[in-house]
Amino acid sequence: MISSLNRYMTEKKAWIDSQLPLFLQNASIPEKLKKSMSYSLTAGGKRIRPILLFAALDAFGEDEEKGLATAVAIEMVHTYSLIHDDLPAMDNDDLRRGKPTNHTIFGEATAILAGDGLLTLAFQIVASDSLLDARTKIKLVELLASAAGAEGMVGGQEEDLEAEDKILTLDQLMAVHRKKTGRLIKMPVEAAALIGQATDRQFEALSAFSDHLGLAFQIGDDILDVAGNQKELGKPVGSDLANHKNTYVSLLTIDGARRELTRHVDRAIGCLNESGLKTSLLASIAEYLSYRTH
Ligand code: GRG
Repeated sequence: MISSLNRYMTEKKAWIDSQLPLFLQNASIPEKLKKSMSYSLTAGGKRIRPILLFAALDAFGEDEEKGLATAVAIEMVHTYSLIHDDLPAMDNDDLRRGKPTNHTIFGEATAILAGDGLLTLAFQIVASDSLLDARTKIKLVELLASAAGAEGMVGGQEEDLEAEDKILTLDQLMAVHRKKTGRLIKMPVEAAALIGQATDRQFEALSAFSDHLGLAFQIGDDILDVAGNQKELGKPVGSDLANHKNTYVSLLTIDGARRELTRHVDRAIGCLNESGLKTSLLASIAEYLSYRTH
């Protein structure tokens, strides 16, 4: 199973990697701004959000072409969040995905605009998708805005900033991570459920699955910051500890964080089993992502 999973993930990553520049190329954007947007968009992330969307579409037997524009849009929103997160006013990081961060190459002002440009282009791409009907597109726009915006990722980032130098309870930490990281992991799975015309029961099952997966993904990230390998990660390890961040590891110890991770993965898989859909691919990807090494 591992080798067919690896093949699937490699193939889908290559596909999205080849499509992302095309969506940027076709837009009329000032040259330096386009270079800056393209630099981060093509800097080689794992593309897990698009891969989750394709795998969730597979559960409905839907053609993955139908999810391409939405997957590109989600990856653009994710890339914008990374550019802004690395800025001097936020984490002030010099390295992302093993490469210099956007603002260190293009300057702070252009990096801010590149993030803004990617965020807004994402919505343009969903709205102009010719493969989906208007009703589905409106629902996708609403879902993406809610996941990425002030009630989702942006709100979670603000809560994370406000939590600096405070010690959160586990429930508070979970609430921050559900928004900051979780919503954008949940979004591609829920998007696939919309495109695949899920029943209410199927939607609820996939939504609960991706909620646990989002938390498992963040716990995995916290563990990697302590136990990961800098070369494999493409960024320094130990930064959470150095920045006195609240993490699952700081609250639960590394063994406790690992137990919590396993609990969420098990519950995620349990939700899939309740969906009545063909979800073995999605289950393998969830396990792979949760126990990843980078
Ligand atoms: C600045 C609006 C704004 C939001 C920032 C998501 C986020 C909120 C910041 C990113 C910093 C971070 C490490 C968040 C935890 C989520 C996470 C593990 C992001 C990295 O996602 P991956 O592993 O990255 O999918 P790649 O490089 O593979 O695309």
